[in-house]
Parts: sequence; structure tokens; C-alpha cells
Amino acid sequence: MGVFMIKLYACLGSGNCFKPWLALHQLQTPFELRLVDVLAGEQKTDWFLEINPNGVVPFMVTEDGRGLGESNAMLWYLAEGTHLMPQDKTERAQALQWMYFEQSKLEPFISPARFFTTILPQERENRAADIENWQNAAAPGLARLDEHLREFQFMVGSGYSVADIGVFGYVHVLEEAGLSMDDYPNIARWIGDVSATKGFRPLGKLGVQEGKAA
Ligand SMILES: N[C@@H](CCC(=O)N[C@@H](CS)C(=O)NCC(=O)O)C(=O)O
Repeated sequence: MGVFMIKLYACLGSGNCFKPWLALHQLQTPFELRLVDVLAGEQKTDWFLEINPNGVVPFMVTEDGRGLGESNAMLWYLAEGTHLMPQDKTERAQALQWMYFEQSKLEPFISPARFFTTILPQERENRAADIENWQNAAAPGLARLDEHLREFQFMVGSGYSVADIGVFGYVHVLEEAGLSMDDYPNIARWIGDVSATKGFRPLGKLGVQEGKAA
């Protein structure tokens, strides 16, 4: 255990920022939240680039003062030694498998489709062709996920884990990307189950009454 309180740099509305934020709440780990205004470009300003030269959020500074990028790496760090980490070696690898799947087959398409549909709706018309391409590109990954969740209650067999949080981040807001939950009944059931886990908080609560100055 280090000497600092974990510090999470995050922006409002982001599925990637939501992931470590939700894990921190569910694990009841004390942390400090610093909101970064991505729409205003704050992630590319000098003060933030000094902390994270990659210029993106989420970014986490751990108890020993070292920095960590990538939402799913943060989840892995937070889950270590807790009930969110599967006990079984193969299940730990399966958890990683689904977290890579999320970053390669789901997030790269759901996230921009949602951004230009819901976060910046004024761009929706200009980006209509791109949005449709992203929606089409997300569909096979979502169909595969739906099929998996027909067989399993959660992402790995033993129950709710770090993999559920990683996949949930963007999948639970797929309708904000113009996709329909009616196409994915098992995903819809799983979203209900994840939302009912202990200490769950919705994405809309990120930053509400907890943002702090730098
Ligand atoms: N793969 C990264 C994605 C991080 C990312 O793209 N963050 C977005 C917000 S969700 C961002 O900071 N965008 C601003 C930019 O790229 O300048 C993760 O999972 O953490």
C-alpha cells in the first residue's frame, strides 16, 4: 500500500472513464476525482500532458504515485486481490480475452457512433455515413456478445468480475449510439444483472457532487 490516495482523471459521459470509477465505488476504495473537460481540449493542455503525455482520459495515479493509462489496465490494477478478479487461472485469461474484445470489436465503433449521435448531436447529420459504418461494424461483436450471454450470466463462468465492468462501459449505452437493445435480449438481461450488483452506480452519476479542483 502506498502513501497517496488514488487519483482518477476523467471526463463526464465517457464509458472508458466510467469503468475505473465504477470499480473504485464497488470496491469502496477511497479516491479523488479530477474532471478533465475533453470537449474544451483540456486533455491536451500543458498541465495534463505533464501528468499523462498521451493526452487522453481516463488516467489514474496509483497509491505509490505512478501513472496508469487505459481503462481496462486500471480495472486490472484495481481488481487485483479483490472479488472482482476471477480465482481460476483460465477465467483470469478469459476475463482479459473479453476486455481485449471490448477494445477491438466494440468500443472503437460504439464510442464514436455515440459521440456523434448523443454527445455532439449537432454533428449527427454531417457524420451520418460514418455513424452508419460504425453501427454496422459494432453489430457482429454485439451479436457474438449476445450469444455468449445466452449461455453465461456474466462474462466468466464463476460470476461478476472485472471483465463485466470492462465490457459494460460502452455496451450498456449502445442505444445512445443509435443501436437497438431489442436486437440483443441477452445483453439487455445482463445489463440488468450488472446494474443490480453491490455498489453499482450509473454513468450519469460520474462527477456529480464529487468533482474536485486540481
Ligand atoms: N483505450 C483508451 C481510450 C481512451 C480515450 O480515447 N479517451 C477519450 C475519452 S473516452 C479521450 O480522452 N479523448 C480525447 C482525445 O483523444 O483527445 C481507454 O480505454 O482508456
